[in-house]
Amino acid sequence: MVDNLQDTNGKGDLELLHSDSAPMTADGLLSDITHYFYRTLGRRTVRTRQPFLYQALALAVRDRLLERRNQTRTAVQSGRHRRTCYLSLEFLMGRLLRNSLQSLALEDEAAEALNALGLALEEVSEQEHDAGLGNGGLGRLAACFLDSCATLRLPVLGYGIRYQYGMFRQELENGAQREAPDAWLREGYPWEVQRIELSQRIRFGGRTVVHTRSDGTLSYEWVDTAEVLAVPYDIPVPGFENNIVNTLRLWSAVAPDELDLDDFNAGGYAGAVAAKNAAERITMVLYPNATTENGQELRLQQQYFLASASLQDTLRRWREEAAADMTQFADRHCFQLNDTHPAVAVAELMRLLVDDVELSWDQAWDITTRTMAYTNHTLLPEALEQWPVAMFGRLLPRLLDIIYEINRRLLEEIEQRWPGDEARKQRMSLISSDYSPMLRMAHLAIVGSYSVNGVAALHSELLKKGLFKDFAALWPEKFTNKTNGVTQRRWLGACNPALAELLNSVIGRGWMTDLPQLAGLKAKAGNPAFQHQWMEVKQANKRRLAAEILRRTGEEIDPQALFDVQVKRIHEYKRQLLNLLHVLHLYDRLCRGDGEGLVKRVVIIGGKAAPGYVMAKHIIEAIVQVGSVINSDPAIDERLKLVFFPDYNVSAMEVICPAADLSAQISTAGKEASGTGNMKLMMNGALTIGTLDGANVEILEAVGKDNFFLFGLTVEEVMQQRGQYNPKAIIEQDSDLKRVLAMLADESIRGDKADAFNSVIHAITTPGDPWMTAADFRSFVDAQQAVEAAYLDPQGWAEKSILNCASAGQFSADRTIAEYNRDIWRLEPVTLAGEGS
Ligand code: 26V
Repeated sequence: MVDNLQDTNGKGDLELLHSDSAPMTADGLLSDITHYFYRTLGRRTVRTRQPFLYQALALAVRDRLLERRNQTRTAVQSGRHRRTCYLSLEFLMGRLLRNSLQSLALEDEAAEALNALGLALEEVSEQEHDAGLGNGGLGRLAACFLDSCATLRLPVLGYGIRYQYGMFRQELENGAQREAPDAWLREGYPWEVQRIELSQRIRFGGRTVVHTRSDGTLSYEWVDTAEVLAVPYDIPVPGFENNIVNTLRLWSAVAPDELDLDDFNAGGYAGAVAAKNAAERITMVLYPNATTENGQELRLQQQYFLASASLQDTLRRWREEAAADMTQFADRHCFQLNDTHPAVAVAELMRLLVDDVELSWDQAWDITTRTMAYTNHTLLPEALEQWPVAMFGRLLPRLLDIIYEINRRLLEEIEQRWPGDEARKQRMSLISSDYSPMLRMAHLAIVGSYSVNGVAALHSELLKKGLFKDFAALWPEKFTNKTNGVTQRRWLGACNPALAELLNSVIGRGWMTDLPQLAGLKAKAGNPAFQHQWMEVKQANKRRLAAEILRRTGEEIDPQALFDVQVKRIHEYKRQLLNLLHVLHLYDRLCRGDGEGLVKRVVIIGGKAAPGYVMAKHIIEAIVQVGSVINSDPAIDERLKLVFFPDYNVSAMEVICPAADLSAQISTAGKEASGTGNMKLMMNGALTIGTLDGANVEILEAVGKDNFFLFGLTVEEVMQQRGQYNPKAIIEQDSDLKRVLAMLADESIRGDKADAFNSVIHAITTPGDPWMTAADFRSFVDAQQAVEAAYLDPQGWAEKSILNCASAGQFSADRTIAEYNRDIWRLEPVTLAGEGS
């Protein structure tokens, strides 16, 4: 089996060469599954509700991935490829088994192998826990990007954190959210490989000492620090049917052993354990994005831990590959910062280059500003990261020195360009001039990067006109747009196999790697026979979702009803409340006998509230409560239901998006940076009811206004209303809305949830309501009325549904990544040995 040992680097490191590759057949898989089940896992009896057979299969699949990952690495190294490191505090990967099998074209073989054991692949796949290492859109985007990078053969390495606990599980207790820990690693995680030999030391605290070198220059030493070890775990990231396998490297914090030993010798057992705990706390849990979690010291530790470990890892590899020749480093690397979360990397790279590599400030700054690139994901000012300078200085004193120096030079540049403009300097400074000064991470990211992008056309424009106006005036060439996308391999191919099959029969399977080919469906959109097949698939997917809802909630829903879906994090700006007002309005009509011609409808709302976000939790309580009233009211004869889908996550979306008829994307204009759920739902044939916000603007443009239900204030109108917005007057003039508000106050509806309903009423009626829910009520109701009319024409609806899917071509993450690569990364696709170029 072992062919030979080959000298790799003249240092005595020998590479173990392997000639046989793992067989890509059902028999080959079966024999490996059996091996892992009996030998590695030490199990004998196959029990369906246990994870061991899934684990055995995953290990067998992993073998085939690792083989290809080694070949990919060899090709990247020998091709001297420029690489991108995608730095993100979140990677919301979901399940990996189906995705890996799909990429390796092993789905049929795996199904056959399991059949031989009397098991179904669907059943076995269910044993996998989601890797929920993200909050929502931003984290899932990172996961979709990795899929597209590997599929486009680009050498991109994901760097993130291996949280012991990912996104909490959401349970409902008496109609309210309760958080349960997500112990996703409890049964072991078969996809990862620990790389202990690549561990890095991360330092915190201490102080800076300045020395004078013999030539008179200054050098800086960071002393008296506490240390934590960063241990990497690699997860393979396969491209679609191309044998490329990239890596997601996740860092885990552990206490360095020798610290423990010292303390043990001194008899300080408790102290040693405490130090170990403090170190390991760093990667214990994913932070949910909520205002209350802002400014937490542990979160800053996570950010620096990721940035430092990833940069040190990159420099280590560069030393090995390029023997420390720093002149080529910037040509060969790019660091893409996923929001400001890893933006401390700007200062950390400067530290490593100046203090450790001993480059001059100018050389180091040249490298930094030729490698860093920053993506912004939010326009909400309260979501922009700032750290108290005092805390930052305590935790990372040497980095604060560096940030002050970056700021000094920035302010100098502003003075050159706009002499005497002190107000502008204050606005642009990295440090706010508050009573207790704050470090503005977005400013650090912009100054340190050669590229700054937003995530949808509207969002990128608003960044330049608003939040980052001053920086856009100074460096207009830095700013670009990269509209988000999603991977069609997971969000259509894998989650909607029946539709994929139908697409293949009509337009072939090229859309799997070239989504614009979906446009080939347009010719068929008006064809009644095809419409019939299309709606049959939708119907089957709706039955599957109905079964899942029954399982999760006990609620029976009619698959014939219109499925009106809003799934996303619960946040005021996303306006689940507007949805709730509409549901109450429909209920009101049914109760008043004004339901003539109303379409039977199931409104499905899912999403998690940040644990400290009281209003978001009240919104969930109100939804669940209204649902329980409506769903149990015999008087309306099940013509309307409201379901709260508990514990919404990646795997849930895989069941939900194929089954949706209507996709609610109803944020206040100017607040949703992009949205990506909107794309997944569109791709699966849902029609959108939406505001002119985020990527909705581009969805509308792509599908045309006849196939999209547009409503609501525009960004300009929202801005005009600022300061004079008066919801009470709107409510007074709209009898429907007035009745709905009365319902919210009515005991027969609010039950024992007075607190939640009072907050809801307050939010909608408060004069300063930044989300302007009441303002958009009437136009939302009208647009929903248009939905009803359209749904009553089944053929017309089918045509619109087909056209939505057919117009989704541009919302592939493949297109997004191709743009990142063309404009920012400039990487060459990898060619594997023996493939020829
Ligand atoms: C962060 C926070 C933190 C504290 C206050 C409340 C709050 C609210 C929102 C956020 C969002 C953080 C960034 C984020 O997740 N952005 C999402 O990124 C997606 C991918 O680009 C995009 O589709 C979503 O529109 C955007 O909200």
